[in-house]
Amino acid sequence: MKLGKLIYDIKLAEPVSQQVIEQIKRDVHEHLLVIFKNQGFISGERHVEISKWFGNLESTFYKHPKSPHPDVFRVSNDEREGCRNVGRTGWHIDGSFMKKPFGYSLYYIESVPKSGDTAFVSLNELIKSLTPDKRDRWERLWMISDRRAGVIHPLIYPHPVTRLSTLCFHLGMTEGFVCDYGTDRQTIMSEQETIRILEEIHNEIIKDDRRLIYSHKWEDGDFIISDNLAVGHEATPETQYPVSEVGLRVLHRTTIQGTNIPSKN
Ligand SMILES: O=C(O)CCC(=O)C(=O)O
Ligand SMILES: [Fe+2]
Repeated sequence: MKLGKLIYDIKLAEPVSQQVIEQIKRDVHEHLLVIFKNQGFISGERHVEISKWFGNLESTFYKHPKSPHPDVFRVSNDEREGCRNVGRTGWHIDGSFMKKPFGYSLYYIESVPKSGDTAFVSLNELIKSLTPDKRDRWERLWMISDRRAGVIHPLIYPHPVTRLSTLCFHLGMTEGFVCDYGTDRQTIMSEQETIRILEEIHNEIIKDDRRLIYSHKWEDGDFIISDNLAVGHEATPETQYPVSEVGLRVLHRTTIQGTNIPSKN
């Protein structure tokens, strides 16, 4: 499973040269996740500064009172510390409900629990692992988001930067699917069929004993930059375990405005 590049020799809390920033950007698209180790404390302010390397921030979430910055989404297993149950409704990319889904998500673990991984999957690897028949069916599908009525995205489309096939999806926030959208064969899938497709996507992600999945076990000082359009992710069940069992989990996340409307070509 080729997913993630580990970096030990950059201190994000300190100034980073433009040349290194450009290399990080290339790495994010090549490896989908760039995992910076041993970063010590990264303030909300600095998290936002790093995020701006990738574009404008766009925040669509509930602002928790403990959030260190209006653009930092603070998630936790303790509702007094951050928002609970985030990323637990199913595998997804962030911002699938936006006309232009977020280009990047940046994560910093502020408090590390004993268990509570974030699981990631390369969407291009997932697509390549499909049987030709299944891929053909998925290629014809478009997802209708359950928010901001009217947002319809192709399920499979070329990534705007790498042009590799990727998925626009959210297994917990999909109203339905349309087959052959925009053609004279266009059909809206029934509710039953929608449920079946969502299950099929889930089963493809976790198949073969989760061989496509990289589960990130957070360690103190981890900071991850993800190519949000190229990886699906899910918070594992342990992320919601009580503080008394696994200790306090606090994860900060920022999201970067997308620049492209997913399109078939
Ligand atoms: O808590 C996590 O591990 C990830 C939650 C999530 O999906 C997100 O922050 O976008
Ligand atoms: Fe997410």
